Amino acid sequence: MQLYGRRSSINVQKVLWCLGELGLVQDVDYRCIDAGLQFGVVDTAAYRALNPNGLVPTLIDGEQVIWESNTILRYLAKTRGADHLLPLTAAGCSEVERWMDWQLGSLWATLRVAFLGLTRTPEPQRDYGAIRTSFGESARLLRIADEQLQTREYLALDRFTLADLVIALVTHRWYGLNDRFHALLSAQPEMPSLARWLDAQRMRPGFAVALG
Ligand SMILES: N[C@@H](CCC(=O)N[C@@H](CS)C(=O)NCC(=O)O)C(=O)O
Repeated sequence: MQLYGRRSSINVQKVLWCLGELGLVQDVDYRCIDAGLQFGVVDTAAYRALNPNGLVPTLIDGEQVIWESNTILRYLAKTRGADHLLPLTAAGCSEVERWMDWQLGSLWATLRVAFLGLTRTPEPQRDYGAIRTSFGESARLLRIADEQLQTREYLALDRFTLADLVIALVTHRWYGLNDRFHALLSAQPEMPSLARWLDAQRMRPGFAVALG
């Protein structure tokens, strides 16, 4: 397999973590090709033929080209028989997929404004109103996960699944911003269950593959 994408991208990190969870090894089972931002590649005609969005990640597995990070995760789990990560039953699958959809459509869509504003936008051009709204609103969403985790070890099922993987990466980013820019952001209530759960996910070997 070939994975296109820069390692600083949260959506590429998801795929790297999943490959790690599956026991697949870089340069043995898959090859990484830097693409996006400073690496370019994504604007070439050859890349656009693979992924017309010009975004990363894109995974190539033989003849199959897959883009959209969560679709790549589902593809990997299904093709590698990893139903521990994504159950085969419609009911079990829905428990995991709702958090995956929530991650892309709600949580990351909300936090992305603060993340891009604080880490990619030069200070004079930052819209602090939008940044603080994004950060506070993403904290409100994370409190939903915190509440869920008050009585359980994992988000969706009684074991680690793709739901934990994708939400952990956004949560890791949220705490990263909170620590680094706390003087600029409004203080948020503690989320002890979420913090405990995140610490546990950070210990997984796949997390080091993604963020190492
Ligand atoms: N919904 C897409 C979003 C992909 C996306 O926005 N990727 C960003 C990086 S996180 C990107 O390619 N940015 C442009 C670049 O890196 O050049 C997915 O989940 O794969």
